[in-house]
Amino acid sequence: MRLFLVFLTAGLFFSFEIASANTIYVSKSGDGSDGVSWETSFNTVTDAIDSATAGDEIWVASGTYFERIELKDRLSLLGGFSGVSDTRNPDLYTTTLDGSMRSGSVVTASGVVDVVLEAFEIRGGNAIRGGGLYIEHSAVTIRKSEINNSDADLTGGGIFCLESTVGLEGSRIYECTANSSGGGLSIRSSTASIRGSSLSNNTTELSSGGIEATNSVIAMQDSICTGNGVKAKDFRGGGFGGGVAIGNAKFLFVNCLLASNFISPGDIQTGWGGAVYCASATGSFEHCTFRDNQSDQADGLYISTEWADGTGTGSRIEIKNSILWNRLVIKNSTVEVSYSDTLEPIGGPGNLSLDPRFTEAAIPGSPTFDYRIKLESPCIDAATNSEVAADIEGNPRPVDVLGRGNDSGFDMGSYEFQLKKSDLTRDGKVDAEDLLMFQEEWMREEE
Ligand SMILES: [Ca+2]
Ligand SMILES: [Ca+2]
Repeated sequence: MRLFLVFLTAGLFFSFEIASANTIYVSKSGDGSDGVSWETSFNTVTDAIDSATAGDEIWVASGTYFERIELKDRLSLLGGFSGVSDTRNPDLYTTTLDGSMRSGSVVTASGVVDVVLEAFEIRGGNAIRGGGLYIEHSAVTIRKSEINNSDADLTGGGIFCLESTVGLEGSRIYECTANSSGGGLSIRSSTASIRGSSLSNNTTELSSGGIEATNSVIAMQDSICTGNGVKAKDFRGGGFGGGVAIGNAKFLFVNCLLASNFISPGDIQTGWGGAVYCASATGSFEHCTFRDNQSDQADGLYISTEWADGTGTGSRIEIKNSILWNRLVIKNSTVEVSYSDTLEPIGGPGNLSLDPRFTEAAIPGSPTFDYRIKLESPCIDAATNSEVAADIEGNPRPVDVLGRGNDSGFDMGSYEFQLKKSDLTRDGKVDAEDLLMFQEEWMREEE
């Protein structure tokens, strides 16, 4: 009897799920009548959201939609469709939400959970907080999307997040601005998980050009934070955290590149933490690379007590298996550095202070450089064992180069040095020795 009830309940639940999940179509070319097919698709995302119920998917064809939208519970919004069929290829078919016709956030999520935004470009927002997206009391996942050219009068040029959970996967936030903080992303009393994403060329006038995290938890992996900065205009006490500012917060950065972030001080100003400013923060940087960040007080990391409201206690930070080729300044805080290569020598197990030998080749179309390490790098096989099984680009870790470093095979920094297939001796070079080994193997096969 009990078994029967379980089956009955499961069956009912299943049929309910099927009945409730509809696909609603949006395109420029539909007749706008009911949204049940591409032919009869709605012409605006707003019309689709109005007719949607929890569990529905909204499929949006390529094109630029000059709209501001408000999300509903348990909706998935998917862009990147051709619109004449169900063919989907976001690289080919760009679906853009452009808020530039009116002021306000382009996307608002308030009190909603289980919301997914995938393969959208969001741009042209302008709001007090959250030019691109304003998220409060919600749980939102953003995948394979781009947020750009959006502004906030106060904080969160790209995204502002209050008492929420936000996931950012395979996405880019760039060229957004905020007058105060969080040019790209601002999270307050929230949890953010960022993977395979980049924040670049976002700016503010006071702090945290790229990311601001206050009273929050932030985890960032396999991601890039480059070219963000504080362009201080008038005297407001100086600038904090060109790339990232973390206050009263917990954090974990793994396989992250923080490069070319900056604080450009005005006449009488000072900048604290070109890459990262931490206050009353607890967390670690593992397999991270810091390089070419700029500010007059600690161009790399400024680790301290005091947050913007003047309150705070000392930070507790761990830096492990990383390359910190910028300055580190520690105020009233505990910082443990191990198996890392630092610009200024720091005591601790496995630490080095030797030129990391980045390739630093120019990347076409990018303002930053290539921060992979050369074969000559002392960072090869010099890190300690970690559970990070791939590098920032998804290449395998560890790769043990013969005769180098320690037994772990793990490299310091965000990029693991990769061997070429033809490097049969696994020493990092392809030369006559490899050819010899190849010949020997061949002859043995012939025998
Ligand atoms: Ca290695
Ligand atoms: Ca070789």
